[in-house]
Amino acid sequence: MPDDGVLDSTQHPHRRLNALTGEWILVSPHRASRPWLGGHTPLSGAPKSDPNCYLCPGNLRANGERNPAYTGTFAFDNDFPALLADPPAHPIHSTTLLRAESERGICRVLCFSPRHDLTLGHMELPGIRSVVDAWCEESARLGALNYIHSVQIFENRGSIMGASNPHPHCQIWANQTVPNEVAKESARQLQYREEHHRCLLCDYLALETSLEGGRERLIFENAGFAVIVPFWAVWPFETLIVGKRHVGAIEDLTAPERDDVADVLKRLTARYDNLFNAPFPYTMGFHQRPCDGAEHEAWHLHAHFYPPLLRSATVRKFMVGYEMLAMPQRDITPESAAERLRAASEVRGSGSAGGV
Ligand code: H2U
Ligand code: ZN
Repeated sequence: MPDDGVLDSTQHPHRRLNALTGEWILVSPHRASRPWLGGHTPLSGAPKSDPNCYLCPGNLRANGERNPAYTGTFAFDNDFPALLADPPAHPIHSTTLLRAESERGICRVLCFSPRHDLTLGHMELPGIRSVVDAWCEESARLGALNYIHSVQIFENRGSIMGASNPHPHCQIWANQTVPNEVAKESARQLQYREEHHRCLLCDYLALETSLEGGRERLIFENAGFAVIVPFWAVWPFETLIVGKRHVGAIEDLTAPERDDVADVLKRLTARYDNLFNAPFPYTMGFHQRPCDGAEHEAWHLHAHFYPPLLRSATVRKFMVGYEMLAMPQRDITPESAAERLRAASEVRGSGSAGGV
């Protein structure tokens, strides 16, 4: 490692500020070459329909209900909801050190397609667009309930990210209170707006897509959205999808913008799958303004992809040890991850293999 007294972000450990959350992350580019004898992630294939799948059309769910013979998207109330619409109303005894409050909410499951074997990215564009429309409908309907103040749409893809079933689906949790990550982003966006009289993500997008900025973290863009490996990315191939128009909620997207979301999802997931020539696991989700009646003008809708893979289809990044006890840390730089995702093909079946 050369040491001429100048910090080289491709070689030297340094920390970066996540402008959206206000938290610092540690970047250790020199660690990527260390030997690995750890666990390997199994890959899986799936049939077109599975009689034992609780999400396939016509099949029984755990609560004894039978799914309809749906042909597009299908949403239902989660049979094992993490939140209840009407928990007991009387307050829980709380003290300064032992504090608890009741929390109301609704948990939904949304199937993307009747096909058990597809992934979001393998669906045709009109099908993906229907998923975007279903997200908008669910968000608008749940957000209009007077006791719901935040709607979180998220997909866990792959068993290593906790998906319980390969059938393409996502979850939607609607809360009475604003969850931690959304609250942090709310505070930071509000602070930026108060200090600069502009939107944090509008400014960030302008920076990352401008020629003067070098576009080194930009992967691709379409008319409505840009896909970036954020400067402060924690996961090796983390991406941020930012809309070019300042919109706070997913349901406020226009028809062409919804098509653009579908286009981004198809192209980005193809690049991910081609990166290591394997189905790329991830957690993804949309962050949108709370729906508590306030305007939240500082809020800029965006989506995060948090994929765990690091070096190959079977070697993942673990957020353990230092990450759990101190702060997030990454091994390859966001810029080199962006370079590799830019080089990955958007054509399915034409992977650009290789480990880090
Ligand atoms: P995940 O794969 O991200 O865990 O989502 C699947 C959800 O489906 C999960 O939250 C629910 C689980 O509670 N589920 C039902 O609602 N009904 C069932 O019959 C089984 C699973
Ligand atoms: Zn299924």
